[in-house]
Amino acid sequence: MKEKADTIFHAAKKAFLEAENSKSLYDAKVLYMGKKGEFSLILKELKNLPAEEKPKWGQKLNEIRKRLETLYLQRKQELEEQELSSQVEKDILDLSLPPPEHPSGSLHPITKVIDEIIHIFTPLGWSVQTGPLVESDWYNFTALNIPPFHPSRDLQDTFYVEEDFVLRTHTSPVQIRALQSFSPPLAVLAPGPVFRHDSDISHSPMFHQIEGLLVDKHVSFADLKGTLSFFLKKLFGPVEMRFRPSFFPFTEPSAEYDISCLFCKKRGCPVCKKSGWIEVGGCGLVHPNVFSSAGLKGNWEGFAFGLGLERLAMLLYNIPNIRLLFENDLRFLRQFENL
Ligand code: 2NM
Repeated sequence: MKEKADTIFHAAKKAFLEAENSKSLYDAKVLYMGKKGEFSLILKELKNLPAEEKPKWGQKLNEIRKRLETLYLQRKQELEEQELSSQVEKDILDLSLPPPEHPSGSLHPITKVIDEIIHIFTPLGWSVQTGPLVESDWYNFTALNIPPFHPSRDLQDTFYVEEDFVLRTHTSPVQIRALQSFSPPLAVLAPGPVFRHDSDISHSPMFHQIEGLLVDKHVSFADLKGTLSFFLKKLFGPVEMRFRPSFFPFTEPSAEYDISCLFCKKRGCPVCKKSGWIEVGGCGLVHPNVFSSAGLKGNWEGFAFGLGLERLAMLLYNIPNIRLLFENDLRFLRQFENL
């Protein structure tokens, strides 16, 4: 009896201590202490003992059971603590970690200059129009008083999509559409991409322009000068402005306009090629043929101006190379996030 009881006690104790988790500990408990477990079997043997020995062995076995129960509970607590702490370690919530990122793109520098220019003109009552990038020959050239064999229609300069359709070479077709859709007085800005057969270090086949057209009664070159002077000072700060006579089929008279060099204040530097002036764009009073193409009747007058936005962005943001504006390198674009 004693040997059996000791064997069971030691085997159970060993099984409890070696249990690696609550599940195997519980299995060990069932095996040794369950209703059909080894300990129950030996309890049943009590009745086979002589009567005088029963109380002694009953007490003894009871003690062993109590000790095993204590051992079981200790091991159970130990294992549960281990399991809890390894679970906590797995599911760790680290409040010092940085929050998840919410990347928010930024505006392209060309979009930024377009926005800046729009914000200068809208308080003066100007509106903004856009139009198709593929235009008919008529909207892109004919309506603008550009004759059939004008060099700008050349395959060398213009991307032809079909015989009579081109990628627009300027945003002026938007102005023709505006003249057809609205009646004067009107003042319309037309920003957007334009296309010319041109690709080298300083030219891209796709670039951006903004044009302005104002139509009213009694519009003079003085109105054009006043408007451009207001605009250029808002955009560049205190600069001088000058006009040089020029020629465009859609304006008469026509001029190109410059600002005093932002970098050398007219002393001469590499940016202005020692001239002291920086060319900005072209302008003029709208040619009467343009009005009649668009079907406008009455004695209206107007001025128009245009400028390229890549060079403007380069001047305003100190961008050394036009290609940076088209490569969409995030290292470049991110510099405009907070500008
Ligand atoms: C320029 C220069 C001069 C211009 C003319 C027109 C229109 F449609 F009204 F005739 N829009 N834009 C114009 C005039 C554009 O860009 C260098």
